[in-house]
Amino acid sequence: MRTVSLGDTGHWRWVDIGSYSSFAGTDYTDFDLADFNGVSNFQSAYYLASDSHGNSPSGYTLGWFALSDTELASTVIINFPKMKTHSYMINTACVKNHVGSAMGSTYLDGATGERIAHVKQTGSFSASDLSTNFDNDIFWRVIADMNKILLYADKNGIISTTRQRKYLNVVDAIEAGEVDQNSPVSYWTHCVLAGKDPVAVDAVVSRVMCYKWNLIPAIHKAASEALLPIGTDDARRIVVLGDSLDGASHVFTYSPNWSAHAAARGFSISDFTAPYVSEIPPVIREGDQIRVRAKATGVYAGFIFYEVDSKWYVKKMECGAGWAWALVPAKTSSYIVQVQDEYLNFSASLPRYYSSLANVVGYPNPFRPGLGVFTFKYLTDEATIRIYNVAGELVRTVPKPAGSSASWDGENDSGDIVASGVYVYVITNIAGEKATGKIMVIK
Ligand SMILES: [Ca+2]
Repeated sequence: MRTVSLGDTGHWRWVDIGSYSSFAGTDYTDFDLADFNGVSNFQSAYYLASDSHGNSPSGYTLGWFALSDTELASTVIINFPKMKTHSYMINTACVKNHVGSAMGSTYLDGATGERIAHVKQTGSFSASDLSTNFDNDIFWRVIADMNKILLYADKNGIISTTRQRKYLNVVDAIEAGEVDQNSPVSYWTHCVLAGKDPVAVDAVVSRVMCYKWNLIPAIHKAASEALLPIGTDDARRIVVLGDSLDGASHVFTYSPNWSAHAAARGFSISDFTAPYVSEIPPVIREGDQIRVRAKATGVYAGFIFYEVDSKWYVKKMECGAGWAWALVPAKTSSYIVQVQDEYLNFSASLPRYYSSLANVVGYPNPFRPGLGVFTFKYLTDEATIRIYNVAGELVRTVPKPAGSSASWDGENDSGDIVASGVYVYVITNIAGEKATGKIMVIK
C-alpha cells in the first residue's frame, strides 16, 4: 500500500470531455467560468502557464480537466466523503467530493486554490449573490463532468460509453458538519452510508440532513445526465437498507448563504413517518412466477426481497392506489416487502413463507366429526388440500382460506359426513411441494 498525491505534477494528464460535457449545448463560453473569488480562470494558476505536457488549455476551459494518472489508472475507486453543509451547494457528499480529484495546478507542486470553476464570472462574489448559491448554474455542471470522467474515462483519459472501473461510496456521517464547510459545527448522526451509486447515496445523505434533494442542483441535475449516466435520485428506485430513517429528524442548519432563501423555498423535510404493510393477500400463480401484492397506505416505492435456493434477491415493486406488487419466481421460498415514502422513510413486513409445507400438522387424530373440525396448520399461502379414502378415491377438496390454517368439517363433496375409517390428506402447493398424512375418522 502507498499514498499518492492527486496533485503530483509528475503524474497527470488533461482530459477533454468534449461533447459529453454538461456545458455542451449551452450558451456558456470559456469566459463565463470563474474560480472561487470570482476571478477569471485566465488569472488562476490552473490555466495561467504552459505546462509540462507542452500544452496549455489557456483559453479552453469548458470541458477540460486535469486529473491524476494514478486515479485514471485505477480499477476500483472508493470515494470517502464526510457529510456536511456547504455554502454554494447546500450540502456535499459523494458527487462533490471529486472536486478534490482535479489538479490544483498543472505546473506548481503543492499549489492550492480552486481546481475548477465554482461560479459564473460576475466580477463579484458574495453570499447575497444568488448566482453564487441557489441559482449557481456552473458548479453542478463541473461536478457532473468530474463524475463522468471518474466513471467513463479510461487510463489514458479517453471517454468511453461504458464504465471503466468499479466505484463505491462510503459517507462518514458519524460526526457530520452543519452551518458552514470551513468552520463546521459538529452534529453526530452516528451513521455511515454506503452505495455504488453516488447520486442515490447523496439523496439518502440529504434525507438524513432533512433536505429535499430534488431541489439541490448538484444532486438532481447529476441524475438527469443521459449520455453518460451517473446515478439516480428517484426515491422509487433507491432501496434503503439498514436502520430506518425516522429517527433522523434534525434539520441541518443551513449555511448563512442559504438560510433565508432555503426556508422560503421549502428545502426542509418534515415527514418522518414511514408507510407500513397492512395486508399481504395470498400470492397468485402466473406461469413460472408468482404475483405478490402488499397493501400499504401512502406507499410511494416498494421493494421485495425474496429467497430462491437459499439466495436472496431484491426487486423493485410497482406501486399505485395504496398497493405494491411484483412478479417473482415461483420457486421463491420466502419474501419480505419493504415500502417507502417519497422521503425514503421505510418499513418492512415480517418474512412470509411461501413454499415450505415441511411443518404442516393436522389434528385431532382420531377425528370425531360431530365434535368439531379437523384442523390443518402451518400451511403455505397457496395450498390445495384433498382428502382421499383408502381406495384412492377423492372424497373432498377442503376450502383453503387466506392464511396458514384450514379446517375440514368431515363432510364429503356431496355434503354428507364420511363413513368411519382411515382417510389420507394430500396437500400440494404451486411451488410443487407435497405433504401427506392419515386421518382416523370415528363416528
Ligand atoms: Ca411519510
